[in-house]
Amino acid sequence: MRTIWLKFFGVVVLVSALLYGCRAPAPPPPPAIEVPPEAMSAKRPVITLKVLERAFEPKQLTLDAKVPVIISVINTSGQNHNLTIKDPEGHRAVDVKVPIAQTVTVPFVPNVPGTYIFYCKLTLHRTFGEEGTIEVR
Ligand SMILES: [Cu+2]
Repeated sequence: MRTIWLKFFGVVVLVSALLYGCRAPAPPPPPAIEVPPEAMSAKRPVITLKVLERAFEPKQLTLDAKVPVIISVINTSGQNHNLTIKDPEGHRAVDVKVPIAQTVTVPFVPNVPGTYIFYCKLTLHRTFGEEGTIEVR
């Protein structure tokens, strides 16, 4: 009886390993979103930022200083998140909750040129990869 269970367990482990190993490889990360100046003239452009299980996508954005945008934060993961943006001097420019399966729209004006950082401030989320940068020119 014990050997039957051992064989059964072995088959389960083997099938699991095969299924896991046959998954399609992860696609390459998308390029950083560039917002062309002409798109800025009419109205606020919408920048889409996805929150995945352990990452933001894209991880890098480029914006123009003093040009207002709307950041549309889409939570596609199975847990709550947050979007915090700090300007080059470390001042908090954005701090919003991004609940499970919801999209939050955030008005944002990068007032000074430089490198902004963005991340999820929930415990350990940033450590696991939920962070990125915004280059403001
Ligand atoms: Cu998070």
